[in-house]
Amino acid sequence: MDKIYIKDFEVFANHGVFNEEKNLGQKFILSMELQLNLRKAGLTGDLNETVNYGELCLEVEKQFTKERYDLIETAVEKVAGFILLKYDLVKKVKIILKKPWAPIGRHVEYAAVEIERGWHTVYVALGSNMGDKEKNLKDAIKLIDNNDQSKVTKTSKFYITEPVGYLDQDDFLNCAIEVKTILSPEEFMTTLLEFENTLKRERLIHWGPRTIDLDILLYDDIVTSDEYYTIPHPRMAERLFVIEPLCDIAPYLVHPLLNRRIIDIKSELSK
Ligand code: PH2
Ligand code: MG
Ligand code: MG
Repeated sequence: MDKIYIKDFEVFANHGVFNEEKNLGQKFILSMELQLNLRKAGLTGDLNETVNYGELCLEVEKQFTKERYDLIETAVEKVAGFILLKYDLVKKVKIILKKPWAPIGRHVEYAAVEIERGWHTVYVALGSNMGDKEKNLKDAIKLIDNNDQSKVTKTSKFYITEPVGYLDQDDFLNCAIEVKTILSPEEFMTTLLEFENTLKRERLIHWGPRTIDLDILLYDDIVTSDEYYTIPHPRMAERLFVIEPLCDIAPYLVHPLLNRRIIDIKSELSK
């Protein structure tokens, strides 16, 4: 991916654990690496197709000096979030924040932190078989979309499906969505659990009736071995109620473990 570099941008601000640092302020140095596609701007010469690095520096300075944080970790995290939310074209950002006058009673050239943050693509399966099922799915989609950190970018059709697993329960309404998020997999998972609680999910019977079930299917092309969050979803490829909606919005997506396209998994399953 193409990059814009801003190296050693100096900003005077008041971050620090000590009161003296908050009162007096000191010099901070920001280096930023923005990942975005520069091809269009390169061909057309149109500033709207890229990020105006001069404006970005002034905006970052405003943001960076608005509040006082104890930690450079917090200060740099705020800058990364700010850039990703304000500049749609930026897919990823790497930032190094240096503090050359860090008051540690000894000489150092600087103390610094470096982070990389970006937008991720997640596919989520939704299911409901209690109450107003359609409203439950729509409410869940709204909750996921209605915050800065995540945006719903595609929604499949809604499918009425027979229960799989525990059979003595009402039919489900299922769908799948594509989400762009700046949250990590763990954070995104926790957010989904909170939304399930908001929508009054009660966990009574395993695989039993639920007002709403929100499952991460895929997160970029990561493969985890964590039992708290297993990605890709371990049973997604066996379930038509997951694969069919997913195929609406991402037919040519490749499952990173099976190395097969969703559309091919679907035609296998429907046989
Ligand atoms: N979810 C389950 C178990 N069985 N069956 C259908 N048709 N749809 C679901 O969403 C579903 C299910 C556990 O999450
Ligand atoms: Mg489930
Ligand atoms: Mg679940």
